[in-house]
Amino acid sequence: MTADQALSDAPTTHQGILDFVAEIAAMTKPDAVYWCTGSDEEWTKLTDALVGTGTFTQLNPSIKPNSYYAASDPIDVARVEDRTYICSVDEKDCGPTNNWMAPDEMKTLMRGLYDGCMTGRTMYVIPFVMGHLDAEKPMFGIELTDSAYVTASMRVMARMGSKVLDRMTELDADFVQAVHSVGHPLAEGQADVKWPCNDTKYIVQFPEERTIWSFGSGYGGNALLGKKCYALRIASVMARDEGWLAEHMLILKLTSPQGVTKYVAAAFPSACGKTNLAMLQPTIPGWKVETLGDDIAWMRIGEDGRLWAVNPEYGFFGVAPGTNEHTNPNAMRTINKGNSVFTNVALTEDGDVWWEGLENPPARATSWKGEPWTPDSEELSSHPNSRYCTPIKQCDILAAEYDDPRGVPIDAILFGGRRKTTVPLVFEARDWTHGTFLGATLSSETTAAATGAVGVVRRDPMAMLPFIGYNAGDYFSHWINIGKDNDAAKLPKIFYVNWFRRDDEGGFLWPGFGENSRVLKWVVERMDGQAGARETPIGYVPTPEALDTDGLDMTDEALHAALEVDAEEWKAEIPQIQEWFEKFGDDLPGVLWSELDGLKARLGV
Ligand code: GTP
Ligand code: SPV
Ligand code: MN
Repeated sequence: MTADQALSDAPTTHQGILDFVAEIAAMTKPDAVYWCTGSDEEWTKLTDALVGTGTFTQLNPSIKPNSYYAASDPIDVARVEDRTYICSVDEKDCGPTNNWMAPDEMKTLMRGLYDGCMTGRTMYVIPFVMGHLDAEKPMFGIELTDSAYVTASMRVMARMGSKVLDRMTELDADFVQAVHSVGHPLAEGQADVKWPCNDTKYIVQFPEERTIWSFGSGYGGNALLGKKCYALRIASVMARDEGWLAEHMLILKLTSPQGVTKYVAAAFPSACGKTNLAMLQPTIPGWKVETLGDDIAWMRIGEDGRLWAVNPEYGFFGVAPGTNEHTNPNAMRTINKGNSVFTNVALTEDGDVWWEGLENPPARATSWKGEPWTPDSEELSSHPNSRYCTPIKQCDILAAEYDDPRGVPIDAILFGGRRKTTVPLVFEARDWTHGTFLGATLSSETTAAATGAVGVVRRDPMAMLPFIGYNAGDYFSHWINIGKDNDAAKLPKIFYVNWFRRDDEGGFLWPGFGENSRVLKWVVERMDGQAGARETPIGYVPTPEALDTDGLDMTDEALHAALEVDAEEWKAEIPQIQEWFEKFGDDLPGVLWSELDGLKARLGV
């Protein structure tokens, strides 16, 4: 495709955008180039086309209006961390936690894959902005993709379309260049498949160039490039350079019965409870939660010295299994309004969706693999990483501040993971540096959100292991410096939580979900100096009396077990932390070694 052909309909005079589109079209050779406007008519055209190719099945409009079902190729169900690269110019800048290849070498390799890869397809040009269009510095991107599924999903997940492109043109703005292809060209007359993808996958970030190249997958985190690739991997590099933080965190607003408001951000690894906590319905009377974000927070120090957070996204890309009227009624209300895409769940005979953990299992359904399914089936109806994709504006408890480009001042940061043992329900860090130590050593059992083994304990610093776009040792220094360069009294207090500790029979000790409001209450009362705690070697743990247990269906024994700090279990963590820290050599800030020494001393080892 010549530049003239590629740009014949271009609704912009922004030379950088025109050059980008022309260059990628020349390489990938699509049959057509389409500039997205983000309009309702466009959505209808896209979804009709997706129904036409069999990618989408429209759900029953009287149950879920304007909503669609998709089932992926079974080889394309999750993020592919082993195929994800940070191609910094200098290998040292990617650090020991990322895959690396020299940028030139990677580009040569990928140009080979991209050559003609959009043949027989349309290349969609998606102008988008992460965060607010009227932010002080709007964070623009252009995603070029040959997937209508990705284009439709991007419309839910990010602010996109003509308004964004016009603003980019007006400002002659810088933007992140994001290229995506499913890697499945169509020869003349060749029929498409329901879920085009490729056995070969690459998810590549070029941090210095603020560029993303993705190939071979249509799955969310691999393909909706505004999300993990831009808003975390590329943005974390921008944040390092500019002195802010791009984090894998939910943001919520908590109001007490007395009307006191606090803002809480929380970093949990993938499939460890962010979306559920973000939309929590408190079980304790008088307390209210409102949602600001469920996955990503961009945070900067404001003029008042406080840490202000915005959610750069526009939708929820939530784990379906386990979501129901009890665990997450607010998510259910959000998706029931329609305008949503469901991927890799089960399709029922009445044209609705179902997944493990949802109420009222259907007598018969079609599984995500396209097979007949009944409640007696041995196989799961839905992939454990099946997802709903739904507009954030449909959330009844969305906080009004969501629309404020300044964001909200964060009072507390929670780190948390999925640990069967060792880690108590909640504890408070001693100070910012100790909190950074807790984040840097965060550990969690792996989940189905990424391909590979599930249930293996790994270190997942700040829940950012797969998302730090540079050397994680430098990332820890960046966190330490935020504490050093600012007034500690104004920074958020740091806590650590674990909803997933188990009893001897393997059951969860803590009921979780709405009951997590009791933990939030302790956190805010702790900050106001009202809640009791005992000092332990790992930090301040609530005394059982300090936690509001009114009406909680839990034995004293179980509560003690959930709050227990077992010195022997923690001693067993020490060599693991030591080994983790050694990976970073001289790049690990010395104060983190001092924190480890402090922990050892308090444990008496
Ligand atoms: P990503 O979207 O992958 O980043 O995941 P997430 O961190 O948003 O996790 P999400 O809230 O979707 O929860 C993941 C799984 O954990 C779901 O199956 C939930 O039902 C389950 N879960 C969430 N909160 C709790 C809890 O408090 N207790 C227990 N036992 N399970 C929980
Ligand atoms: C995660 O894996 O952390 C997700 C889903 O939130 S994805 O967008 O695929 O990254
Ligand atoms: Mn989530």
